[in-house]
Amino acid sequence: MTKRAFIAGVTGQDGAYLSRLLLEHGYTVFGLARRSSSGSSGERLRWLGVADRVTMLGGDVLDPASLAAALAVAKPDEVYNLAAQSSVGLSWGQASLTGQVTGLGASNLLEATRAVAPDARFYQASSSEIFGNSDREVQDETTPPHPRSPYAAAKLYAHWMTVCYRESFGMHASAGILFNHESPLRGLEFVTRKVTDAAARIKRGLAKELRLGNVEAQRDWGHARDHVRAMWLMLQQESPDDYVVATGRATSVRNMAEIAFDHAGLKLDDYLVIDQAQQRPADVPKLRGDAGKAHRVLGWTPETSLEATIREMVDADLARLAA
Ligand code: NDP
Ligand code: GDR
Repeated sequence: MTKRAFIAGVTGQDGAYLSRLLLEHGYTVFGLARRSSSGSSGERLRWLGVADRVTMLGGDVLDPASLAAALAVAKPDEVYNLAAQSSVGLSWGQASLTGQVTGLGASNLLEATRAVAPDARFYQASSSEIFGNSDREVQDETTPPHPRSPYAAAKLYAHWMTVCYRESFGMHASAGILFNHESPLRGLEFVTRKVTDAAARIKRGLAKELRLGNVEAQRDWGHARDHVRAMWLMLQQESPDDYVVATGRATSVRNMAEIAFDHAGLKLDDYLVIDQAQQRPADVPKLRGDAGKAHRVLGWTPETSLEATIREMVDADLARLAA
């Protein structure tokens, strides 16, 4: 029997890569899509060449009735909640919206799944941001949370609601605590893509500088292609559980930008401007994950290095500009 998957957040970076992976595994894939007056929401699925194989169902995680209706059509074996206001930086300016979409949206989808597709397995996109200002050098599933932004606080609520539905109703609900993962499909508001796009523009003579905030912040950056594989593996397990997904290596924003500029044949220091306006009210200085449990239980290991990821992104941005 062909498995059926339902993805909320299908139009985002991870939604596109996960759709492609599930299609490769023979799934029938349904995606929840908000109405877009610009009509551009399937852009990432088109970039990966899978847009015409994903059935879009209208709805919004803020609207419980639309979730129930979409799930009734999809009849999913697996539900993936990737929908979120996913920008940490933006979340101070839109704290209420972030709480509703990123926090309550997960709760709405859990409840709709319980009501309409109670036997479906559920994946929640949790985030390393819940660890925030951790005093542990490396974070794993046992690390106490200390969220530092409205986004992180909303994700922590969504995370615990997932655990709550698992423990209260016996749902097969798992949470992947994913560290940063990037790709050519990353939104321009995130630092890696901002950097690779700037390197490409400067190379083509379309920009003169790159303005960044805290370049000493360190993140554990992987590739979205690798990290969505971990999501899928979690739902193939007999029992639901929570897993950290990370590469185990932390790199500063500055060093990541050097990789991008070197690849474009440019010297970062000639173009980098430190801009206080890009600083956050509270930043997370360093995150580095221990994915030992995902490795042992799921057999998951990342396959793409940060260097390979950033070079792929610079090449894609150069090609986009050439086109
Ligand atoms: P994106 O920002 O690329 O995608 C977010 C998705 O959520 C989009 O499809 C967006 O739709 C959708 N969405 C936003 N608001 C709503 C809403 N009200 N109703 C329905 N859908 C909505 O994020 P990523 O793909 O990078 O991340 C996927 C998930 O994983 C997110 O939850 C993110 O917070 C989390 N995460 C991401 C990490 C990363 O490094 N990428 C790390 C850890 C967690 P639209 O196109 O209409 O805006
Ligand atoms: P993050 O990603 O907040 O980790 O959230 P982002 O790329 O936005 O920031 C990473 C680090 O870079 C620093 N930084 C800048 N960031 C941005 N966006 N723009 C800048 O100009 C800039 N200069 C320095 C930031 O301060 C930060 O320290 C991402 C999202 O995908 C979340 O949804 C996800 O949960 C986490 O990763 C894990």
